[in-house]
Amino acid sequence: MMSSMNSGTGPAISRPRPEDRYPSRFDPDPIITARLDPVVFGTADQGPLDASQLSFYDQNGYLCLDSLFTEQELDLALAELHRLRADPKARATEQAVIEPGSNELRSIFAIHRSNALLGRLCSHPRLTAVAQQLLGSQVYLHQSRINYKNGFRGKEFYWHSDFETWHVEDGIPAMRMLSCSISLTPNTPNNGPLMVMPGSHHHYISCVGITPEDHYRESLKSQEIGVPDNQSLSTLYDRCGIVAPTGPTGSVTFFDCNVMHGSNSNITPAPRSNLFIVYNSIENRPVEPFCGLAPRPNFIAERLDFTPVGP
Ligand code: 6CS
Ligand code: FE
Repeated sequence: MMSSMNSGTGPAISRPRPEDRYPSRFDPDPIITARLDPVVFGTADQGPLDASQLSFYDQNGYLCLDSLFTEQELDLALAELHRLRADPKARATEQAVIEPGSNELRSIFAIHRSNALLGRLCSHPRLTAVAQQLLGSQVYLHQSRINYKNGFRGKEFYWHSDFETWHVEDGIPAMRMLSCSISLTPNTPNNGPLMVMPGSHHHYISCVGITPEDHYRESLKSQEIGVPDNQSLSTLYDRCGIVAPTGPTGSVTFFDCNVMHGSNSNITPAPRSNLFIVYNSIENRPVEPFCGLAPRPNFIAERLDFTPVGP
C-alpha cells in the first residue's frame, strides 16, 4: 500500500500529505480553489515599486518594466547566448534542453552557476530589489535559465502555473516566489511572447494525472502532466482574458508563481531570447516534493544553497 509517509524516493503517493495546502495530481477531476497566500508581501515605502505598481501586480499577477536595462547593458549577455548556442560542450551538458522534434537548443538551466556574466545579471540589484519588495523578505535563486525561442522552429510552452510544478515536484510549500523574464531580444506580438491570464493567480487549479518518475526529462521539452484541463482553462479565460506584454530588449516582466501563462511557437525569423530567473523567499524553502517522488536535480530546483542574493 502506498503510504503518505513516503520519503520522497519511492513511487508517487496516492493521497496528499496533511500539510499539503495545494494538492494537485491526486484527484481524478480538476478542482479550482482559492489562493491561500498573499500576492504582495512588502510595502510601497520599501521601494523600488510604488503603490500603484504594487497594486497592479497584486491584482494582475504580473508587472512589466519597460526599460529596466538598456540595450547596451545587455549586449554582452546576448553575445554569451550566441556563443553558448554555438558551443557543442554547452549543448552536451545535462543543463541543456533540446527542442522536441529538432536539434535546436531550447534552454540552458542553472545558468547562474555556469556563466559568470549571466550569473551577475541574475543577482542584479535592480531585479533583486523588486523581488525582495514583492516577497517581503530576502530571496534566493530557485532556478535560472536562458530560453532561446529560436526563429523558425522555436516551440511553444503550453499553459501552466509554475507553482503547480514547483509545489508538486520540488516541494515548495507556499506561493511566495516569482519569476522574472529579461528580454534579450525584442518581444513582439509575433515571435511567441509570454502570454498571461491577468488575475488567474488568485485561483489554484489542481491538475489531473500522476507524476511520472524523472518527469523533468519530458516536461522541460513539452509538458503534459501538471497542465490544466481544457475546461479549467476556459473558465480562467472567461474570467481573466489574456494579455501578452511585449517590449524592447531590456524590458523585464515580473510574474507571480501561480499566474497562468504560456507562449506560442515562434515561426518568425526573429528569435525571442530571454533570461529567466526564479526568486523564492528564504522563508519558503523546499520540503519533500508533494508528489512523493525524489526531488528534481539541483540544477532545475535549488535545495542546497539558500544564500540570499542582492542587497
Ligand atoms: O519545470 C519548471 O520548473 C518550469 N517549466 C515548465 C515547462 N513548467 C513548469 C515550470 O514553469
Ligand atoms: Fe512557466
